Amino acid sequence: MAPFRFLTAGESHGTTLGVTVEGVPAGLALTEADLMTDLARRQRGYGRGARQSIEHDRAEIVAGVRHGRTLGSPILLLVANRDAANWGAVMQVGPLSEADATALAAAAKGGDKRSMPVTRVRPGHGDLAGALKYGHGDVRNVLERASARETAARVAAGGVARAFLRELGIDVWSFTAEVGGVAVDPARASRSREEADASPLRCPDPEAEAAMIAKVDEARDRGDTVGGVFEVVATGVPIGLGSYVHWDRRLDARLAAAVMSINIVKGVELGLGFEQTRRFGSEVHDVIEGRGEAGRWIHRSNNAGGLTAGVSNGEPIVVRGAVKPISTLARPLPSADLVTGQPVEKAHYERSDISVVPAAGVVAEAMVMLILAEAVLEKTGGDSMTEVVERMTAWRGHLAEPPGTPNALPKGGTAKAGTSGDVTLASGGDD
Ligand code: EPS
Repeated sequence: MAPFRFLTAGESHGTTLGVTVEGVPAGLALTEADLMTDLARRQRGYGRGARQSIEHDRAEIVAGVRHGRTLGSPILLLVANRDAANWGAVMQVGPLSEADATALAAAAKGGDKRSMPVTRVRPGHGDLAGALKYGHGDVRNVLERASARETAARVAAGGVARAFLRELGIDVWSFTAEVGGVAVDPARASRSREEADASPLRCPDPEAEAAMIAKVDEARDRGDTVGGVFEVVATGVPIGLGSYVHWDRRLDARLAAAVMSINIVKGVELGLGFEQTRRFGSEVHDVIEGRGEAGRWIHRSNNAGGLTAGVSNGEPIVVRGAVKPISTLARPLPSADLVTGQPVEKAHYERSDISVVPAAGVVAEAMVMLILAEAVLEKTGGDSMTEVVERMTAWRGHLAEPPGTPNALPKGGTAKAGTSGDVTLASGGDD
């Protein structure tokens, strides 16, 4: 069973989002405060909509943790939707009484948009295909779950992975690399990580950010939306996570799938990505300089983005995601009605965002961390943090020596319990 497996539940305007995270080792220090920072970072960013001023996302830990430490049992996190209070009977879980149904119909008749069934499908959203797939006559049944609101639950789960990876010296961050065609210039990227994180678009290049902000303003003025690119960087990842032996064990493929699964992402690149196709091999491949200290193999560049043949190579892992412009437009595109099948002048409009690139980057961090946590546990095994940390330390030590060094076995060829050799052996096990 895959460790750090997680499943979310919840509708955008329902009362609560939930996520269960399974396979987290016991003994990891974890509090609600650990999950707060990333949830708040996901809510920020120039171009976010009015919903974010209603929500103050906070994950409540309701299972799997006792006295501030994980138990090894499933962790259940709940994130309340404060906005649910404004949706009442529209999102009610129980069957509508006759009185409720009459009141809802009357509100719709009186012009209350929230109470009306949604049938004018939005180009670019899940509305049409989702409604036809599940047989819904009201697109609200689709958009409530297809909404990127669900990503708050993913970020809560990602916070658990962050706490786990921190214990192993692995750190994951992201920044906004592009908005509306305006890209960061690495030579001008003068902001520190903290400064970039606090900036309106979470961007390290102040000059590019000013032009990006102008793009967001232009989109807003036009009743339009705008996309971009985020970049996630993971440092401290040891050599040897993932594998080349099967397609579904390749870490590059798993990271790409995880980032592609984010609601708004339409493309993923690793390292130099598509740019590699425009260069000669000699201009792309990272020259290997040799083994440095503590088992660190040094590459002259990192165009591979820390992944070769689906295995981490010790360099920072670099994943970029292409964020499409949000499909809910204040000046809607023409579309068609789900029920009549006839063209309509304007697709449905519901309050939305202009641009979400900084938020999408935070969600991508969560997805990358959850995959890395899974890959670490595949490598180390272990039911408790003590076991995981011991085995990771042993693995890192192993990397500092030539491969094939028979240090894994104590003299005599058998492993004895309690020896450091035993610890090293265990790291190669399949528990
Ligand atoms: C989001 C909450 C949503 C949207 C957005 C993301 O809130 P509401 O629909 O109430 O305005 O702002 O969702 C979408 C972009 C979408 O397509 O559904 C959030 O918390 O991230």
